[in-house]
Amino acid sequence: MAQNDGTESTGENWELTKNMLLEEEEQKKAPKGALSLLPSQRALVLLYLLLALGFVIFVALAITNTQRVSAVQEALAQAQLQGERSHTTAWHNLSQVQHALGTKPAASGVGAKAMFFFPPVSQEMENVRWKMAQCKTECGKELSERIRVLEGREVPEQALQQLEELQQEQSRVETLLSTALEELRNLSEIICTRCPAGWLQFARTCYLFSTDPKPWMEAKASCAGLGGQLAIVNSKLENKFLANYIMETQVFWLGLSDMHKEGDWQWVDGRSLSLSFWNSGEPNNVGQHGEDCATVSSRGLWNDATCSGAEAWICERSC
Ligand SMILES: [Ca+2]
Ligand SMILES: [Ca+2]
Ligand SMILES: [Ca+2]
Repeated sequence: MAQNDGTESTGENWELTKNMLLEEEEQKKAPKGALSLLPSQRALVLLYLLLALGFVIFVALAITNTQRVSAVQEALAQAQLQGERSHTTAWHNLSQVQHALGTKPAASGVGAKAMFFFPPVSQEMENVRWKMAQCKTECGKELSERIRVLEGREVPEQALQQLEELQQEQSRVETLLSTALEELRNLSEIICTRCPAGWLQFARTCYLFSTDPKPWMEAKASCAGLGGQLAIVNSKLENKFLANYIMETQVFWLGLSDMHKEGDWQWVDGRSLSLSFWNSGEPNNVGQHGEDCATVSSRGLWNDATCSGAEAWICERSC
């Protein structure tokens, strides 16, 4: 029995050794590589491959997004720069006007200095106004176009916020330009641009202080020949302006008379007298032929005088 058991055991061992040798042979014959790996090893390799692929995709997306954000930021920077330029241009132009006028735009009115401007400054103002109007149109259009392009892109939240700020800045620039243009418009209404050489300017009126004395009727005709009329005083300020240009001993004819009806003073444009600056005791209509024509003195006081007397005269015409 014991011999039989020993024979069976030797047979099993031989069988086992044969199987192991066959398995070893098969392993040697099998191709090298992934297929030669065990299932658990294959899964691990596959996982590594997936991770590597994911990393590559992540890097590619990151590069693309970085380029896109860079493009948006560059465009934003340009738009921002444009906005700043518009802002600077507006203030620069406004400063030019302020410098020329010696006034501040925030002031309620224009200072006295602004009342006495001559053509070169007025011409400069026209140029500035043109430039500002041009900037308002061109700068605003360009900025709007850039913003419109940026809005069409997919941009990150930070860029969107910058866009919103940029739009607010554009709005502020436009408001500033509009205010500046309105201010210029107001000033243009005050500042005359077309006074002929030798004429002085007050508000939107040109004045000529004649140097050749004439009777009132001749002075009236000469003035009409120059495209104007003898001065009509419409305000206390205008009367003061006229007086400022009259020498101490001089008087000038005004466009005022009562030759048609004694005591009924009328301006040369047919309007009745409503505001007057008669000297004390005037009008007194003294003399044989009376006094029917008015003069103004260096103190801004009026007197009725004989119309046939030769006096210097003030002619006025609108700009
Ligand atoms: Ca007048
Ligand atoms: Ca009279
Ligand atoms: Ca008199």
